[in-house]
Amino acid sequence: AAELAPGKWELQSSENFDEYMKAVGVGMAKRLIGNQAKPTVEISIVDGVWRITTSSALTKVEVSFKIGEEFEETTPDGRKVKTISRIEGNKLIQEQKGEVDTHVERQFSKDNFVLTLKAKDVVCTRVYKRV
Ligand code: DKA
Repeated sequence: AAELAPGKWELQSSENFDEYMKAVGVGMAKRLIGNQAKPTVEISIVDGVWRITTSSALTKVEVSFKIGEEFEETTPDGRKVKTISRIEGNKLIQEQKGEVDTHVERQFSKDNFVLTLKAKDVVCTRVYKRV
């Protein structure tokens, strides 16, 4: 995944994001914002430190982390979670522990990445294309 991930990406399509936000406890006002957001994601990896910046018109959230090391983050919708990351082939996989546990996967290819978000029994799929 590390060879394919760096660069700039923008949201192309999204399925079930509202249901996912409901499952993790996001309120209606923030869900409206989230459903309308067309985020841009920038990824860099320098000396083993991954940096992922997710920007939309109203929000900008940056996380940096090393594979295998737990870190605390505040998600774009405002939840505090403890996250640990691993690589499986072309996937960056993150397990987030919080009030509701979530599973976050980004599967990279040359032209796009597929973001899969899982919480409770809800699965959300979002496709980002390389800019
Ligand atoms: C993603 O990386 C999921 C997060 C998108 C956040 C959009 C803004 C949410 C504001 C409540 O695609």
